[in-house]
Amino acid sequence: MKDFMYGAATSAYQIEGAWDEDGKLPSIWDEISHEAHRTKVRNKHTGDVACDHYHKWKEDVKLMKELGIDAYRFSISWSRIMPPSPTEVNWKGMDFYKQLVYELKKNDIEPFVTLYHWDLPVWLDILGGWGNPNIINHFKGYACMMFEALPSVKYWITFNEPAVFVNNFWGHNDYSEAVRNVLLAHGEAVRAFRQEKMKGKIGISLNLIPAIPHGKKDIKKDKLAAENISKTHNGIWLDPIYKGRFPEDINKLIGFDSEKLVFSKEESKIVSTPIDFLGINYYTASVIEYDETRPPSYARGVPAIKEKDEMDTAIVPYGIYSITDEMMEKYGNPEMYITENGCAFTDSLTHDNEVHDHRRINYIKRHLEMCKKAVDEDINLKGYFYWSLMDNFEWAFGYTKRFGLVYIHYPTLERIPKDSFYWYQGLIRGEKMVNKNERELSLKYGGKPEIR
Ligand code: PNW
Repeated sequence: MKDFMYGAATSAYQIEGAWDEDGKLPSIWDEISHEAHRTKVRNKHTGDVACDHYHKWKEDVKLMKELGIDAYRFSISWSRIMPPSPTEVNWKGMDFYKQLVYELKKNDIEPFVTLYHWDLPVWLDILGGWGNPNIINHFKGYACMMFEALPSVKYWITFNEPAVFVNNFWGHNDYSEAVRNVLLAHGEAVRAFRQEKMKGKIGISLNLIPAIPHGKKDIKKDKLAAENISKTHNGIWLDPIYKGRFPEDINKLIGFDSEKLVFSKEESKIVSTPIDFLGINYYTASVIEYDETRPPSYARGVPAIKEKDEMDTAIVPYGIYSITDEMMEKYGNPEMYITENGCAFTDSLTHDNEVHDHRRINYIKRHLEMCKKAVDEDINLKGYFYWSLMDNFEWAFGYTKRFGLVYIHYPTLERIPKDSFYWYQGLIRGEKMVNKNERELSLKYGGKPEIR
């Protein structure tokens, strides 16, 4: 695919470790994993050390170079760089990201920087987190601090998957307040990005789940039910960002008896400040059937898809096409990147230190084929990031789930590229060769033929 970026993604808490080093303050994930009874994360795992990327970043950039990726998506740990005073910077923490970005650029790897991947500083959580409107200004200040500190970064992502951290009540205890405040914080950051005349692009990463009507009994009714699910999961974020308002019947669909999810005129302008691209984290699709016993959505999920990964996530490659197609139809074909797509399997090391993860290769291949279908149909999809570059801390599952192209041997922290790593490397090399040959060919034979 031409002008298409191949990448890999990670997030701060999941790989960095060094949880209290160089002045880093605790985030809610340090708190969740350290909680007294240690019941919240499987096997009492914590991100204290994780992949120790904070110390091994140079080795990791080398791996990325070997992999051949065009771009690398990572996130900033807010509590690593910002103490409770909005004007102060923890320079030691900031230097880590400055060095990382410098090293990536030096190796021709484009950084995609996510500002918020779920690890809220505890000092903000104490103030009410995403439930307190004051956080909008805090986030804006933090975003500006990062824009200024990393001026060579061309791609910024405000939030990773609000639908996950808001729905899980990570960093707040009021759903509708958190939805509004996250969207407003996003909009304010985008505005500030424009006001500061930053070069580069800014967007957001949403975990969109296409809702596919089952259509076995009554396709018309199933379509209605699927639309309801799509609104509560996808539209609740997409409509404010692209249209400045929530889906019309959202309050009813969520079950609020008053209009909790609304924006004033001014707020509507803020949340819909135009973005440059949309990041889509694609993992699965849902199949929906109408069910009259289930108001207000009248929807029921049908377990129609049997193929699953180790997270019990249904594998539906077609959905990566259908969701980008839906974006073209409903939201005017914005520039899009798949900022995450990946699977967990029980990978094991062979006696000669290899990982034969053929199911992962098959997974990536099928999803990329669907990306190609989208690109061939002029859907404005510009890149694909595999989740994840390396095995890491999978939130409540701790280290029990492996998503990486690179295997992490946790006792020694050794990095061992899996077969999928070499397969992805081959694919990227092949694409580069084809594109180069095509360019050479068009230079040779291009232009108007001479007519005598
Ligand atoms: C993502 N789903 O979340 C997160 O952004 C990552 O931090 C995480 O490690 C990764 O997935 C793997 O779980 C998901 O709806 C959100 O299927 C939603 C879904 C899957 C993953």
